[in-house]
Amino acid sequence: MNAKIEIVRGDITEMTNEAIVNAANESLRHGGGVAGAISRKGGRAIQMESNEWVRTHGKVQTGSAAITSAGNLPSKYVIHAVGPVMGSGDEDTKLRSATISALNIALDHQIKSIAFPAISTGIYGYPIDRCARIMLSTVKDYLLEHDKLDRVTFCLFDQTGFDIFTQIWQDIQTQKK
Ligand code: AR6
Repeated sequence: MNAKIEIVRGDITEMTNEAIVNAANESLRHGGGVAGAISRKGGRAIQMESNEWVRTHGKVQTGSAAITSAGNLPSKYVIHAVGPVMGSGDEDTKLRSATISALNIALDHQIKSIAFPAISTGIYGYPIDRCARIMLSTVKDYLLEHDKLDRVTFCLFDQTGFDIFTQIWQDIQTQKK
């Protein structure tokens, strides 16, 4: 695997990766959580391009993703991935699919570095340890099959999330040795 996986604690709107991932809803209406922060800090362009995307393509189905510019943010693109609402059924498959969709869009745009938040673990109520297992193993497997990405960052907002992702990443690496 050529690419580096890193886990950081911070605010995803400040990340300098070429693309940051938004934990979006199907309508790309960026209200609260990560989406609200991205939309507020990035400026109006992100919501406007999102509206245009939905007008053209329809809603972004759960488990898939869309791309816009990043407005005034340091990154170049925002990839809007729609994770599962806890209790909607088949959540793990949907989270895996949202993660892969974001990575596929990154490759389509020749993006070399991408930063993910812990998708679905806020307003959508998905447990963070389960999210860490799914997202980390999905990204690891993806990077073993695709060599065009240089860096995938997981950006956790709080210390607990950071500690859980760090621990589970260690577990995953140990298991596979
Ligand atoms: N940087 C990094 N992580 C953050 C930030 C930030 N600035 N802000 C929050 N988090 P959420 P969801 C963490 O609720 O559960 C929105 O309204 C947060 O602590 O943003 O997928 C959308 O429009 C949590 O661990 O996303 C949708 O309607 C994680 O990011 C809905 O919420 C995800 O929390 C999506 O809900």
